[in-house]
Amino acid sequence: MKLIFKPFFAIAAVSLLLASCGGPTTKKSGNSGALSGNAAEKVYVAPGEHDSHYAFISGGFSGQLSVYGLPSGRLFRVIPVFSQDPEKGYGYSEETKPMLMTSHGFIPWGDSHHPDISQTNGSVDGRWVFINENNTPRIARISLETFETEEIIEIPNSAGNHSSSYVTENSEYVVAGTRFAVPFPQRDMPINEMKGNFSGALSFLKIDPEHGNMNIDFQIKMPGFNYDKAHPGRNASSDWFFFTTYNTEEAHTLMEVNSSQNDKDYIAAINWKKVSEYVANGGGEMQAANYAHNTWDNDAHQATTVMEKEVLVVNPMDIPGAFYFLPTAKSPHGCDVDPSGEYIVGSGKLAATMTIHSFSKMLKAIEDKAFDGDAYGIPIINFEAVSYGTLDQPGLGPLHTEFDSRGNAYTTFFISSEVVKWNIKDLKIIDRHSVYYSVGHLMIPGGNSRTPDDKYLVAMNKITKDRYLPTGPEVCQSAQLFDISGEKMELLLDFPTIGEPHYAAGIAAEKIKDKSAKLFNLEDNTHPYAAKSEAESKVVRKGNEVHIYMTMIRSHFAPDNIEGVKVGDKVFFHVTNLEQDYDVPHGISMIGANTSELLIMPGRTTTFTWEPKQVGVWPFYCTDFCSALHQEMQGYVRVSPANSNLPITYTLDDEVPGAEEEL
Ligand code: K7E
Ligand code: CUA
Repeated sequence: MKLIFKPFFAIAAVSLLLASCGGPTTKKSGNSGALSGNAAEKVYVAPGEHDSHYAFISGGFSGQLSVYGLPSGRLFRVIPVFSQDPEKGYGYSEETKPMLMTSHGFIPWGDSHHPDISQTNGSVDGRWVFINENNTPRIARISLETFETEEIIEIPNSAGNHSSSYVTENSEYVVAGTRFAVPFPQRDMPINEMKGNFSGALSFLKIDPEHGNMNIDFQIKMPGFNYDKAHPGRNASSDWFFFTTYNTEEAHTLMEVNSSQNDKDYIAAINWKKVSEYVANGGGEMQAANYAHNTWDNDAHQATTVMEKEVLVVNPMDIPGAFYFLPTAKSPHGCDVDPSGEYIVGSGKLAATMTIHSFSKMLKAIEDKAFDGDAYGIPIINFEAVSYGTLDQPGLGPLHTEFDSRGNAYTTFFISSEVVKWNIKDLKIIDRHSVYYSVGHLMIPGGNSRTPDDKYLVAMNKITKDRYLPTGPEVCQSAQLFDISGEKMELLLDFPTIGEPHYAAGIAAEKIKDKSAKLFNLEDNTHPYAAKSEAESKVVRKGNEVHIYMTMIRSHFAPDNIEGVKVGDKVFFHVTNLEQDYDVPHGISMIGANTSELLIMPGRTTTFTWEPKQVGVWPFYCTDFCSALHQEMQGYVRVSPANSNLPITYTLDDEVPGAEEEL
């Protein structure tokens, strides 16, 4: 049976052409480098040794964030963020379900794009990593002590939360921008009246310096363009934030044609310090809103959802001198600022040139009022007055740029499938290297901070075709690791990624590894259903709810025999892992439970529910091979008919658990 339609072949052929053009001319002898002994040595991390860097790579449509080691490319962990993860029970356990609540209800999936690590004095500090969800606009904060998602906040008045999540130099703010212009606030109106009536929300979330908690300090109600990507200023420009826009035409249909009419769109330059001062002094207007704010409590081992009801909205017209538009080659995608803060790079994915703006020229132009009119009252700075220069024909389809500390920029070209290294001052191309294929983002550890780490570059590719063993119609997406310590880029390694890798954040391992959590203190556990010793374990019936306060320790559950449960009951397994040892989780699964199994870290309490449908004696067991007696870590629940009068009883070794201690 044929599974593929003909038209698909036609499309595939065209995209193959696009994906491979430029290939032969840009191919270097170095491409076989991955096979050379030298490259192998550079990525070899001997058994028992550690990688030098962490890489946090977004999972795109998987909704998650994966943790890799560099240079080995080894996958350490997938951190569940916006999607349920049965491996860890995330989004299935009663405690984690609130993390996925939104104003649209419980959403088990998300589209994660841009991770960014918190910064102190313009350097990545390894405290938290933030990542945006594009589809149902949200920003998450992940702890780099526990490697768990600690907070998710929904972004109101937005749609396609794409120009997100980027952190200012001292983690004052994490910023989120809407990709789609939408009615602000949402309302029922004709689509073809979009022009002038939709808005683009840019949201500034304040970060608590001690605990990292986020709240929306203000939302800027910008003209109804599409805000695609963003970058905070650095160093000299650190008071500013830059956003690429497209569809300044404000078209609403056949966008591939209608939103590409203007020769230039803009980079929006926003003095966030000024706006921040304005709102601190009482500026802005509170408007009704409805968005979920989900917070994880590490002591209660539980998430809670608060529905926030208002947001502070700022109108750009009320803060003169804080908003400008910089004309930029057609439909730019990437928006990147170099470590000095002077150069603002807009990658016009449809244009033959890349636009590089100068921050100092921008300040001068503002002073001189070198404007070419305005857009909805926001001054448009004259192109010549702000442009530092253009990079002509550097490649096809420029998307994203990252920087090293030596004045070099590295740009990805989606269509010509290459990474191009160029000097940011003289705009000369230094090197180019093919990637396989259709590269999106690239990442240099610290490469969007003041202090890039000049050793590695990771290119993240959309298509791999024949690079790996085939695995059916879908082949893995992949990353490619380069050594950038020399003049020429050297390809070291291909490694597959989980989901589609849009952007990544990298950091030296020593900034994180020593403070990584080893367990949760049982003493600090305030979970209302915790049993902190076997003596505290019990089973309590409340109507048709049965609450089991269960403990786990190598290698048994307490209690491990439970009777008196009936068909029609809703059974809550509240399970506490009593271990106080590093790396000793236990799991628990119950036959017929249609939530997930749980994997429970030492000192933590977690809950799953089970609604038995059939009478019988049903076993549960530990899912994580925890000791030589792991296979013995099991128990039984007796389920009687719905009309049974059997009382609840529970035992361990045929005694009530802890009975001996009580005597
Ligand atoms: Cu270019 Cu979402 Cu940053 Cu992907 S985006 S490539
Ligand atoms: Cu506990 Cu296996």
